[in-house]
Amino acid sequence: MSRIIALIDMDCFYAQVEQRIRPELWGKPMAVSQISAGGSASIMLAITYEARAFGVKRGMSVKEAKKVCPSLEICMVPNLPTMNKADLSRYKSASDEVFDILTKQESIILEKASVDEAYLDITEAVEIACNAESPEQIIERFMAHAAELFPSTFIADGEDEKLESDQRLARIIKWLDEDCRMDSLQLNLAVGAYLIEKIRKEIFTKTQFQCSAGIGINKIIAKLVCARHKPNQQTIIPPQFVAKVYEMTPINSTMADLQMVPKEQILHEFPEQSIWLFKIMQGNDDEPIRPRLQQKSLAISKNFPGVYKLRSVAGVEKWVTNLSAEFSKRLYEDQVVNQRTALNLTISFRNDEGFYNKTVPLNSYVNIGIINNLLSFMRSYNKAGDKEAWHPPIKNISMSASRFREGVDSQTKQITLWAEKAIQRSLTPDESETKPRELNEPVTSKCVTSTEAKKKRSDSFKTVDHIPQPSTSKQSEQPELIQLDSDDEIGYEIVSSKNDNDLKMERRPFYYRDVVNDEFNENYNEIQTSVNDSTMHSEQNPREKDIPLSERSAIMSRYMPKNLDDLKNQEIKDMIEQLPEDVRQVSAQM
Ligand code: TTP
Repeated sequence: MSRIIALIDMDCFYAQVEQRIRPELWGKPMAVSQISAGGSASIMLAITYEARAFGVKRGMSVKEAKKVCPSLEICMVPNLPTMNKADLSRYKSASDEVFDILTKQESIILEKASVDEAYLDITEAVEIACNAESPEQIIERFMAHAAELFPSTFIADGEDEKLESDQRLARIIKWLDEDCRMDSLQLNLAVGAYLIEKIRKEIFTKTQFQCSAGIGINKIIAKLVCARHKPNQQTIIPPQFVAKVYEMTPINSTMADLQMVPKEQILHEFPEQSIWLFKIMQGNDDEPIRPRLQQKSLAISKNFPGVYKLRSVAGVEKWVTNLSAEFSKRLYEDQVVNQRTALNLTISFRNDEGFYNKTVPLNSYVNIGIINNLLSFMRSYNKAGDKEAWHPPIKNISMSASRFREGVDSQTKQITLWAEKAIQRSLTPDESETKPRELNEPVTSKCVTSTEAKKKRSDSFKTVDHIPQPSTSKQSEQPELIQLDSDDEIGYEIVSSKNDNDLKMERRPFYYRDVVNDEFNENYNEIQTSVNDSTMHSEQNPREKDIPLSERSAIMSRYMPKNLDDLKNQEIKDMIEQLPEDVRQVSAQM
């Protein structure tokens, strides 16, 4: 049986998220805008279809948008109070709601394509539905109840965009009666469209969000027609119309251009994607839907626009340190939740002269390694004569990890377990579930270099004693262990509630964190093109967010060593020997 693939794409997603918060905005011309760091400019990110009718477009400034649509309502993407960064958590949890519904669908394979887009291989679900009734029964039923069963379906045949709404239904009935009776593949597409109508309805009922869909025999074709009838509609593309629809769609010109390029050049430029590209150029795509809720890469990025450009060595070092620490923390979290290890690190930065990046093997998640790598790369482009200055000034710093292998090493297992145990001990179950640290709470973060850490080796573990205890009245003033790692050396980070305006990193204890994908908005386009085969748009595994304590323990226990003898690495054993007595006891009980 030929595969039946659907692409579901949420309509003006961020805008719907804001409209749900402020229901008076439903049906109004409105847009979601993001203010740039420093508040100097604000551009449109998500625009409702009512506003699009006035000509409001993504990327327009508030002024431009208001000019074409004076009644435009604008909602701003919130900022993290302690950082000059967008707080995308509300959009990510809205996305999780949608993906929760999708993952619960039976007999489908789900591939998350972005924060608001998913491919569904519904072949098996269609097969099951087809086995329950004869083809004639299905066709009769579909034709008799077409208005109810296919309330928003179009058949892409090249003429569909001109149809009035009463003609739409007549076209479906004709297709069912003629094509679906003759050809089981077309019937399967009809059944697929019926299932997708149901899933979209369920998404709407449970979340209030509308979405659109494309249904075809492969991913490319589903993608090709997904936006053909938007919003809140879906399009089937029967194989006999593929060529015609291709012809009339802008992607065709891309494909036509590609066909002009010698195959050797494609092979050279896109070695990994070349087979796929050759097939697509022939209108042929048999790429399977890969069950995936995880992102293929993990990235962090920070823009420094205008007056915020980094012009001093101290400024660059401070931000590289801050971002590396945050990135390192996210890598560890990813390792624990997804049980995988990234092998490649791409470090990049932009200055007034250009964009520079390089990919290196990611030998360790210890943030000092990341810092050193990035700093030495950046230093080679610093042309300032003065020792303290940086020129050309830095506009962006990014780090991205990719090429994940399954599993984690024993060092990490041991260390994460130790930290997890320590944190668990420090929190009562109730508090751990309900009272993570307030997001707004002022925090400072301090990274200790490996050399300093060496000196403080014995002291470092004593930080465990300072993990806030629920019973301690002064708990918020105590430093708190966030990360501990070993790579022959012990590095640690402490977080206190002391005010320090220079360091504005938001911190939470292990596994408690808000999902912030800064690169998404700040570098959306740039990162999408600069990172190979990335699903940057989607970024966050929904499982990463607010994992309850019980589930975290279950995740940890799946791969933690049963006892210390399981650890082969002598260095780890030595390290544990250095632990203070009470901590060693915790480790020994594991
Ligand atoms: P899209 O799916 O590209 O667009 P959309 O959902 O707003 O509208 P459409 O109905 O045409 O699908 O992006 C999903 C969300 O991602 C979007 O609502 C806002 C956000 N986004 C950015 O923040 N920056 C960007 O550059 C893009 C393209 C999207």
